[in-house]
Amino acid sequence: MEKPIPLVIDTDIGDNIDDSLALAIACRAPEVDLRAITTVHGDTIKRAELARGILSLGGAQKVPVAPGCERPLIAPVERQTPLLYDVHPKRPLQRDDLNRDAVEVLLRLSRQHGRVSLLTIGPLTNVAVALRLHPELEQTLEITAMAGAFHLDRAETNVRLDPEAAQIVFASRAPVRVIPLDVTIECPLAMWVPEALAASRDELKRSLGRACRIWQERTGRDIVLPHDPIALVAAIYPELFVFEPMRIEVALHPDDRRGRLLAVPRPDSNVHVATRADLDQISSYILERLAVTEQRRGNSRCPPAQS
Ligand SMILES: [Ca+2]
Repeated sequence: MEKPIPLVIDTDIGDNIDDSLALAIACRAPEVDLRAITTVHGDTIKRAELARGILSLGGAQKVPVAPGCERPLIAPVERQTPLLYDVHPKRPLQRDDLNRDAVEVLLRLSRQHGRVSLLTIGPLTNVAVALRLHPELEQTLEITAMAGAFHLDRAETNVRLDPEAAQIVFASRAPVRVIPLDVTIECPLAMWVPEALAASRDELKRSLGRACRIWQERTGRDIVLPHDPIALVAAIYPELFVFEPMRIEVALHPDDRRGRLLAVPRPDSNVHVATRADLDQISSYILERLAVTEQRRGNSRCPPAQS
């Protein structure tokens, strides 16, 4: 068995259900050695309580949780209390959690391990602050970011909520893999998945299935797009994606283009954008992990079967 990947996940868990699904998969995936969860945007303590809820039900209670930046660098906070806070599984934070800070955790883990894989599935505020305060992190963080849209006529949420932070991260020298909305919207979860989760005997899956249905009711969405689980797959199995090196500029002016991206191919860029993906294999992996979570530990590291 290959060594599990030491991974930190930076999340705005609690608004879209996909963060919760990504965490649920990560905390039980044999390929992942989850080192910490950091939270970002709005009430990051409440978000950390939701992360604790997933970790607790997922058998990963020992994973540190660290609340991070509440406010974007310049933009206002769009939502303080997470949309699903009242219905999502949660646990009170421990004293250690409250004494931690997301940036400090990234720095400490980088110093301990030399290299840290960081999956960002929320606005990039924590990462931008970390890179600005501690530029040496450019040498130690390997970032996979669910962020941005290139061919859609809109700004993607994680960039739109803090465009200045995204610009700092994209302009840094840290290696960044970008999984944009253009790719993730092509891979919806099958319609039956929330019901199947809700009917599970596993408490984590059951509570996620319920939260999924309530999220659908509250947002009026009939399908669940697993943006963040897809980014998690990219952190584990980047070979399932086609990446192209690009230089990315973020529109920062306060007009209707704010948060939109301009990408120019550039062979020497440290930013690699996913332009295509093996959606069948990614979808199979996500379904498999959501369905077989009880038997997870001890499984070998096995990529989905090649087609
Ligand atoms: Ca998210």
